[in-house]
Amino acid sequence: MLYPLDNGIREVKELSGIWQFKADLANEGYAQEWYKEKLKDAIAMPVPASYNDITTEAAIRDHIGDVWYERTFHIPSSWKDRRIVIRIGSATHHAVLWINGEEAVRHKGGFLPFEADITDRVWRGAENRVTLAVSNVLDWTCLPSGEVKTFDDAPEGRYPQGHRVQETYFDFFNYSGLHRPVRLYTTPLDYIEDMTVTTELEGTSGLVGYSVQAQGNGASVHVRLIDADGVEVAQGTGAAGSLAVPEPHLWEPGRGYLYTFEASLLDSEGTVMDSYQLPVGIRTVAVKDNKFLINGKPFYFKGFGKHEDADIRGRGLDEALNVRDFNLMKWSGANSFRTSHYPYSEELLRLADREGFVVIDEVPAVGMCFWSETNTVFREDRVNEETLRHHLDTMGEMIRRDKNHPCVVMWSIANEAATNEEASVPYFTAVAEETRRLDPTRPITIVQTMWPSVDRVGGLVDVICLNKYFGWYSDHGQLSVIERHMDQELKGWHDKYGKPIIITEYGADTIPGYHQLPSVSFSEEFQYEFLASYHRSFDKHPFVIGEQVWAFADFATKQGLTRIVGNKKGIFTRQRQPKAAAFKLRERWTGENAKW
Ligand code: BDP
Repeated sequence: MLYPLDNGIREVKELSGIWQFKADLANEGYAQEWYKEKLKDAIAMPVPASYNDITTEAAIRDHIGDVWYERTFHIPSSWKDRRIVIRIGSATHHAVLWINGEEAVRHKGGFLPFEADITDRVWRGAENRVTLAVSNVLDWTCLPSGEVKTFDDAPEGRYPQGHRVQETYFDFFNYSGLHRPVRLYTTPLDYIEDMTVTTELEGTSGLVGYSVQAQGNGASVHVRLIDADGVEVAQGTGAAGSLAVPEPHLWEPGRGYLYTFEASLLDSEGTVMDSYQLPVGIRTVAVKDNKFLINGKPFYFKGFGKHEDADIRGRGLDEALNVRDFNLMKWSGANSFRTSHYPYSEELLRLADREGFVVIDEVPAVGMCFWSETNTVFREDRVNEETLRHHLDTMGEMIRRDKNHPCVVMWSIANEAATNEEASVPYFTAVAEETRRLDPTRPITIVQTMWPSVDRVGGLVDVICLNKYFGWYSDHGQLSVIERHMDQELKGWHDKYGKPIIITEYGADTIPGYHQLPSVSFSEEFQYEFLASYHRSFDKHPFVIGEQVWAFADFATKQGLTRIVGNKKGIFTRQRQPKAAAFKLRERWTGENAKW
């Protein structure tokens, strides 16, 4: 699925801004056909943004069910011979979209785009209306999974009538709404539908393999590769092929050199009917001999697990925040991050391409674990065949969206699943096989919370990724046990699978401004001593190929006894200012004694 692009042929119209909004508190919108005419009693709501923190109403913030968005837009009469598409960057987690009261598309999954060809549904030279019903309900068939619990059978009077709770088995707040831009874009009636670019190195040449899918009556495809100075370095014809680039500028960590791959669809006279320009980085990735190789060189992942999260706008796209985050990551010496626990916006990945950040791209499979031998997750009434089907579909959507990003070097097919359960084996075998079938060029991982002695799926992946909280969720506050526990854990995984390991989470909640010497948990002093204990262990094991601290910044969570106004494991505050540990990390990752 191509990112909407403005060029000499295609046009994009942004529908970001203030929309009409109504939370369907009494669950009556579908029955009353709210999509048929303009929403009544609507309030102003910005798009993109989560709706939860915009108003002052707990009933809206904590609403479980549908909310309705609506706005009008004009289609210029000049768009008469155009194909017109509406594209929703994401709608969390289910959406139905109507144009002028007619259903145009529906979608399940809160973190990936969907679109509808609305050429025949819109009035040109006139006002049109788009309505969306967006539901935040999560059940076991969703990614992430959840379940809504009702308390109707509780003894009378104990709960208000109809009291419901959305259970989620992850800590981040279940932000909802239209988190990413909504856009209209045009293409010609004969158009380029998709393209896939892969790159290889052969001696001193770069090879850019490509395939272009077109719809309609295009007679031929012409492609060009243009360097960052605008100079054409290769060209070819045909819908699939390979372009050789002698002595290419490589896309490298910290140096996101991008070429532009331009494909044009020509008619039989050679006139350009459609064209599309894709940023392309020439680079290779491989896992070999316990190393992660980028362009044949061993790469050590330094960085963070992140969230799309901020005050007020929740998970809504904020390009100022994204650029600030990248500047903070560069300052700290980070070279990579994981899109924990869902695919991030395309805008963010495009920025990572350009800035040379290395990304582990994660599907929203989080919360599939109860850390119990008896309370299992992979079973008929929880994570089941239907969940698997959705998981496979979501992998497909994510890979189709992100396959051309040089920054994406590995797919994460789940975070912290109950991989000790026997039924998790056929499940993840299916997901791993589908992922490799869809993209044979990138390694895959499952981010693990399990212990090596009980895990059953490590054999399916290329890199073992571990989230470990010794000294926090176990032996809380006991810094002296961390190094030893981590050593044993690392050795256990490596002895069992012989694969390289990235520690994708380790961290301690830290309240900015709390100081204590000697340190105690939650103080700023504790956070770095805690991380340093882990680092002593990592540095002993050559098969450890990366460390990503949990988390980049503090973030909003559901309410809970261990979450005091959110998860405070950030190295930066939610407002993106450093805690003391940030300076220590910067020293480790960039200082005189940094080993990288
Ligand atoms: C891990 C999860 C992450 C949590 C973290 C924590 O992967 O989403 O925020 O623990 O507890 O289990 O801070």
